[in-house]
Amino acid sequence: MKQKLVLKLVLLGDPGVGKTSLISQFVHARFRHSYQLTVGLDISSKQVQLDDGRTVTLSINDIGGQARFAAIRHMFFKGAHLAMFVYDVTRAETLDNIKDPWFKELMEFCGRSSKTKAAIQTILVGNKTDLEDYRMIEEEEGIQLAKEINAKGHISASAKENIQVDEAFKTLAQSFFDEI
Ligand code: G3D
Ligand code: MG
Repeated sequence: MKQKLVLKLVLLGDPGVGKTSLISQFVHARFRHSYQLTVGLDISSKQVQLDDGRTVTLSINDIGGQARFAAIRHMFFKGAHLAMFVYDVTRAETLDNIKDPWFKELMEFCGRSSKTKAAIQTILVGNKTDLEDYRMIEEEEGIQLAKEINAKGHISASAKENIQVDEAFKTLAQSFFDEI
């Protein structure tokens, strides 16, 4: 019997950076204009085909507004294989917050604590590139931070215009296999 490989993916980043919008675009090919605060934990799944023809299922976890409760974050991170850090290119503080608290906390829960498990693979996404006139963060800064946190890469995306959204999820899924 052929086994289905399911990878758990978590999205991290400040409220309003576009995490839910990226998921909505990737999973449902849709962008919602009305702001909906994610309540609780929202899990959606989508199959992706990698370049080598391999298919994996991503279980995509969106933590939403409850991110301030430590106990919930703990459950959220548990067992994650992949993490996507998201910042908003029009708000400088959202990039600063990637390192601390988001990266720092992910490492506390999912660092190389277990000898048997591979470290979690990560990618950094700068979202809302369609808002070019309001851009506060140059792409170079994002690329630099991605290196500092040892992410697989940096992607400039727009959930609204569907630019580089599939690319971000696929690159992250692919990175799981680069490690094994
Ligand atoms: P979050 O899940 O990280 O909290 P959301 O963020 O996905 O809920 O998005 C927050 C707001 O940013 C929403 O606007 C959403 O429409 C907008 N947004 C998300 N991605 C993009 C993008 O790529 N470009 C632009 N221009 N806007 C984006 P509202 O106005 O509903 O608050
Ligand atoms: Mg959300």
